[in-house]
Amino acid sequence: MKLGIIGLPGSGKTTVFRALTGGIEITDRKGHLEPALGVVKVSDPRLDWLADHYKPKKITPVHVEYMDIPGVGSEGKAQHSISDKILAHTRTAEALVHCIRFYDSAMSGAANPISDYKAVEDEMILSDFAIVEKRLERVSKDAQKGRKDLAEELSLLKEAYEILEQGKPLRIFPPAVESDKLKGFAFLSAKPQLLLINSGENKTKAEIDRLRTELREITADQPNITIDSLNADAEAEIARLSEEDAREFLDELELEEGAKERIIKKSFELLNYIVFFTAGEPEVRAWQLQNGMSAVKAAGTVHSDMERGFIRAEVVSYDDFKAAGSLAAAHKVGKVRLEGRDYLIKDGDIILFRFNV
Ligand SMILES: Nc1nc2c(ncn2[C@@H]2O[C@H](COP(=O)(O)OP(=O)(O)OP(=O)(O)O)[C@@H](O)[C@H]2O)c(=O)[nH]1
Ligand SMILES: [Mg+2]
Repeated sequence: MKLGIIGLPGSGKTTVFRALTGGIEITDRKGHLEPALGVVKVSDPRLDWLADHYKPKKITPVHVEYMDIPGVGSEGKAQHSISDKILAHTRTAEALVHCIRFYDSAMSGAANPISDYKAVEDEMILSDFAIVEKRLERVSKDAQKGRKDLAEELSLLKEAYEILEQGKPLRIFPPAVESDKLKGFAFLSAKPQLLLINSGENKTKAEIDRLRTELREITADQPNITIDSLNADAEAEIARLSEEDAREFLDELELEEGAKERIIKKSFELLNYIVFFTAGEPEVRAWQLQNGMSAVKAAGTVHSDMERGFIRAEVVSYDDFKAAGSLAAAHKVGKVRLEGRDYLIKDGDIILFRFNV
């Protein structure tokens, strides 16, 4: 899972990046056009339990990759404009974490979260618009010359053009990510987004809730938007502490868990990902999968041979496995099921793929 952290200059992106990646110190990257990358292991108590049970040679969790995308317009321009090079990186993200500054800062002045949010949103819509406009021009010309095969793309591009022209994001237009004709453009305004209110330390819960409500109202017609808030400064500090000290700090802030864990969970929900496991003595491993995928597709994420030569899947849910105490015991009580290629994988399934190539 690859997530890009975006936002206006000084909105706290790098601070959020540190909070999410465990406090990796990165040097001042102002003026750099390459995003910093941080890879985070997704902690999962189920994986820990399975590892404890099998004592495998290798334990492999799911990984999340974060990109700290450099400041938008960080060359001191008053105009917020994202350079094409930065946008090219942003396009590779599966979803965006959009940092919204809700703390006053000496550099950027009083917090202006709604207009900041809209400025970044407009920038992405504009950038997608430029792509659609260019492509539309080209495809129209070719279609006029009699290329019938372009009819579908042409009609989709026209629809996308109209939406963007009205200043709306392509998130409201499912073909933008579903159609083979469009998804290759990796439209920014179509990406699922986690709006992350960076509240700083002085905002009350009521103030944060009010902003959340306002953002929810603005985005009410859009699918794939989640809203959350954090105090990035404090969370970046927490991410550097030992587990014990972090717990103490979190209790003080009346938080159940750190942003690192919470944001990963929210991102999984936002992208509709689930986790299944493969387990044995050589390796216990967690795999991420789009919810609604079949057993044969899941086999393909493990190995293409498994998809090609798929025979069946032996499936036991983590809860049943744990309750039974072992795979053999789960077999005895009839909790290990034989499933065919169309079985839909569920979160927490432990799977043994039988295949023959
Ligand atoms: N008060 C307060 N300040 C914060 C918080 N988060 C970040 N800052 C400060 O805001 C300034 C900018 O933070 P960064 O994380 O560097 O922001 P950025 O979005 O990465 O900035 P660019 O990369 O230049 O676009 C720094 O001085 C941070 O210390 C916060 O939660 N509260
Ligand atoms: Mg930064």
